[in-house]
Amino acid sequence: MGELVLTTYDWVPEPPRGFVRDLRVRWALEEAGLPYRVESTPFKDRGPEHYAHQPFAQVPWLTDGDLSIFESGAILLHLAEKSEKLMPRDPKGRSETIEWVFAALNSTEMASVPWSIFHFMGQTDGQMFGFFDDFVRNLRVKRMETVLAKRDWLAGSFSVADILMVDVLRLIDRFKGLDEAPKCKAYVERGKARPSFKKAHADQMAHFAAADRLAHDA
Ligand SMILES: N[C@@H](CCC(=O)N[C@@H](CS)C(=O)NCC(=O)O)C(=O)O
Repeated sequence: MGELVLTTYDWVPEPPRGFVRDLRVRWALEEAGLPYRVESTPFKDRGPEHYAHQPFAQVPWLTDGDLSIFESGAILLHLAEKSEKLMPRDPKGRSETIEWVFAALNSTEMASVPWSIFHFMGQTDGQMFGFFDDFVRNLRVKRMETVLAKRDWLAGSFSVADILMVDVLRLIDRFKGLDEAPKCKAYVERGKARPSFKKAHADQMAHFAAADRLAHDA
């Protein structure tokens, strides 16, 4: 195995702190107990080196020796191959993990991202917001409420699917989208109570706070 290096921005404004997607990768690495290092790429000046690793100049990406991987879902599936703590090894558990990874990213986050952008911009009174609000609350959160009534974790035991789904629901919760969904809320709290999440969250906050201090001292 090569050295694992996670890259995130050197700085981001306050609002997304605690929600930048490097947190998902930190969480998985902490959960699996894999050694890693964190590097920074400029937020404000995104150059060819950044595009070479992430074609949309986003974060995160992970290098594993000579391999460079972007997309948080792909990174988590890569890490899941390294540790049973991130994906059960039996065929059913493995298949369920993979399907819920896609459900988190492609069915749930697909709707929650535009919904949260309306919230970040303070534009929650228009018709388009109403469309996404109905979609998120009634077609996704309500369905997850039924799923989570029957299980603590999506693939039986905790897996990368839970890292992704908790993180997606956590942003919905930030804007009160889980207020009528006690099972989803309890699931998010279960995820956030894990020591690996707490460390990942604290490390991300410290990373961006250090950038503030450097800018202040310069
Ligand atoms: N689908 C990508 C999304 C990555 C993404 O949206 N990253 C955000 C940070 S959480 C970003 O880089 N935003 C800045 C931008 O899009 O310019 C993934 O899951 O890795």
